[in-house]
Amino acid sequence: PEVIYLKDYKVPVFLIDHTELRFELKPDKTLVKARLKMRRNPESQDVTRELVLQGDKSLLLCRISVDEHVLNESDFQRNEQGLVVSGVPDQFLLETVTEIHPDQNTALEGLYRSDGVYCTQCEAEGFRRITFYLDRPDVMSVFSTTIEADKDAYPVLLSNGNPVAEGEADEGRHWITWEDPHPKPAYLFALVAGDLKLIEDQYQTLSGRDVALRIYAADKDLDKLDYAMQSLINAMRWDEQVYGREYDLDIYMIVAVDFFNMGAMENKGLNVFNTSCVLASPETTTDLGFQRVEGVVAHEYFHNWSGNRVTCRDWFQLSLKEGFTVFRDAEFSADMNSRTVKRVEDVALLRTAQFAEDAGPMAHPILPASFIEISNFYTMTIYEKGAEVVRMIHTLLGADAFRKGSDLYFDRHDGQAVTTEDFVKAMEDASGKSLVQFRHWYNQAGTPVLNITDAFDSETKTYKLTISQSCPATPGQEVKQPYHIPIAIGLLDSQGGDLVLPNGETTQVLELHHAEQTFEFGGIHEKPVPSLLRGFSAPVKLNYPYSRDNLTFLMSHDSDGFSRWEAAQKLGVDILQSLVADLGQGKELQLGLLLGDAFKVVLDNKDLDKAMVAKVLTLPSEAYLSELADVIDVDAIHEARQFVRQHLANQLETEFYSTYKVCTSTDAYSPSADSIARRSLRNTCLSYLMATGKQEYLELALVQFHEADNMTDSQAALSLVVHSNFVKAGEVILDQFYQRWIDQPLVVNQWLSVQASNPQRGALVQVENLMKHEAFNLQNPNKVRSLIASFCSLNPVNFHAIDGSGYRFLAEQVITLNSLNPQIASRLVTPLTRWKRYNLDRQDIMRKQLQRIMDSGELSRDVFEVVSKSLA
Ligand code: HT7
Ligand code: ZN
Repeated sequence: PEVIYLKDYKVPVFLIDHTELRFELKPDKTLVKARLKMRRNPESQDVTRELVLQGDKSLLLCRISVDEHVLNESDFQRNEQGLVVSGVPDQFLLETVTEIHPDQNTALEGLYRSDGVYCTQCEAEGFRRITFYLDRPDVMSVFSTTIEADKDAYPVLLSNGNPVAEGEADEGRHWITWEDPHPKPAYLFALVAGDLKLIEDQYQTLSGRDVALRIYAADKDLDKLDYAMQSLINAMRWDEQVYGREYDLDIYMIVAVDFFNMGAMENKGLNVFNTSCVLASPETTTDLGFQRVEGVVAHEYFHNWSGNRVTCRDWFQLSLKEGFTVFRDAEFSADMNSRTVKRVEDVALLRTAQFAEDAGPMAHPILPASFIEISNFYTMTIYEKGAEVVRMIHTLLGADAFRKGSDLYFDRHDGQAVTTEDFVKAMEDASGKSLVQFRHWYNQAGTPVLNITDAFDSETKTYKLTISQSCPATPGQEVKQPYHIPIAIGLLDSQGGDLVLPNGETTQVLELHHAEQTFEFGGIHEKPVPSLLRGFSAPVKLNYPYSRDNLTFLMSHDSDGFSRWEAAQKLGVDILQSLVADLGQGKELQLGLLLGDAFKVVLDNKDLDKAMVAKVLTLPSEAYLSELADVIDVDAIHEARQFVRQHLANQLETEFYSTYKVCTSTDAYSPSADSIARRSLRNTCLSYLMATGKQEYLELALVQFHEADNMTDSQAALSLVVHSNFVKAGEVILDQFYQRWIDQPLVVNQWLSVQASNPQRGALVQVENLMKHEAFNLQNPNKVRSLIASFCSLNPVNFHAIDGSGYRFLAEQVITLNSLNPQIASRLVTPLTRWKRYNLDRQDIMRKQLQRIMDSGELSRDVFEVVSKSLA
């Protein structure tokens, strides 16, 4: 397959001023009639008279005309990429009639059917599966869309913008025309047709305009839309207050569909959502689910400015909209809930999934230089690291200058398709701060490593921090230039108080520019304990020789909540890593009281946010420990972590039990930060109590399971029992759970996931059986994620079974999915791509399975790119 390079970007030769579409939806086929008003782009140097349109192989071209002159076969050529029309004038009307087959579309790109509902997914390059078009984000057009369909089966017909006309047609059919006044690229086009119900609300913008808010779903899900609606209203208000951004159409619609490759899509005025990111009710949705709904609804709404009004020039610029929008949604969630908890969760995700990506064969800068298949670049790097890079700009500029920069960016580029360079330039111009060196964050891949040492001179009363930076080689980038890195620090005296730093505050941002730099602090009377990288001010790995005493000290005294959690993580990592090493040397595991004592101090501190207590008490995950390891020893990491959990459970049994009781409440469910915090701590305590292996705590978990009035508590109990040695009890409640929720697909997905992530032996057989279960459907991405992806990424001991059964299983699924749904297939491969991180035995069997996929026949571009880069 062809490799596409950023350096080859050229402005489009032709533009489309107006796009008129007519969809005739019929049971056996859909006809797409397109009328495109086209003209030569005055900015293009290319004088060709050939018009090159993108169009998928599956499109059946029925008719094509230029200025009402029907073309015959000699006037145009079909090829793999689309259509080449020769001899076009400088301005013309291109008309096409195309036949497509949404029913056969299992890739879920373009127009497809989700449980009987027609819907579209056009980002990144799905529009070319609908009709022949200039399917690139820098071609922006005004759209007018007419949909005609059977009235009984598809009473609701939606597209972007406002409805302007409707009517009845023959044979029980009806039609409606939508017009979107805002020019947009084809990737933001959307169509929905189905038997949907809606909830409706009204929003008045700051300038007094009324906006109708509508959320559509299947009738049975209508009772689960209120939280999404409230989140949308909160997001609209927040974007006005924090960014000065108002909504710009009369209607904002969200539609929930069950078959969807990602979380949601920000189509102009008509967002399409995976049900998992919009439906929420206390009985069926966990706290995590509620927070996901809030975050994703806001994310898609924020795209209306950061993505739609100002869009990307080309797909290399993807992080322009995604990094910025993730930063915006993270800040929104932080403002709606607990800021520290949100930061801890985001950093934990970044450090496991994104750091691993940065260290693997698919590592790429947030502004990639090339790709084979753009769908492979909707990555943790583009989204999460992209957001961290925007956050660093915010940190370096300060909130006020950042806001000026964002105002300038939106004003300067409203209605344009631009680049990350335009974003950085606006930030520079508005603030006067040079971001020249900072730009390396955009074009260098890999996670920088900071090594920090310090020295205290009691005579001169100076304290010095020496910071050196390096960045490991990544594919195609051997040598890296030093980054401009904001490092927020504090210094603690021996009483745990913050010292006042040269900026007059207790936290100061040091700006690292060089490979090595020393920062001096005067007037210091005793050697302080440094609190480094407060709030995780840069996406880096940081080494400083903290003693365990330093870490317990920071755990209880650091004034920065994030750093208290970080100290606990570092302490946990230090202990777990030495136990993993002991296991490697065949030593018996031993653990003193230090960690438990530190945990006890935290548990006893009634002033702390319960959610943060729960976070601190949660040991570093197996995924994080794996990411940190030179060679990942899956079994030793699991065993060491289980050992420490059990040890802590025994040491602090009384405290865990009493905290569990304190956190038990009879109040009705609420997704408020306080209630979430209480449940989170209670379930953390329950998990430790279960780790004692005592029957009485099984009873406690079972009572919780049966009496819970919300999914958070019932699911937590379910997974603790199923993952414990109480096998029979687990089987019984799994069955009860399924029978109770058989009609709720999203809950059944959790049921699948609990079983897939069961670390007990035999999970693979269970997963294979579940693939034959009525609840499973390989064509539904949510099912694939819940069962197959959960097994491969949340169940390391079983997936990495030394007999290679997990790897074989995954390869088989990827081979099958490659032809059904390439995007899902290529995402699923990820755990195998990390083969170089394991010992030689595992490397060998993992690589063989990658090779097996490679040799399995005609691969999609998606799977080919990931597998070939992994084998290189
Ligand atoms: N911008 C949206 C991207 C998206 C997507 C990309 C590829 C294939 C399917 C997809 N569904 C949605 C999502 C977002 O970041 O808001
Ligand atoms: Zn997005």
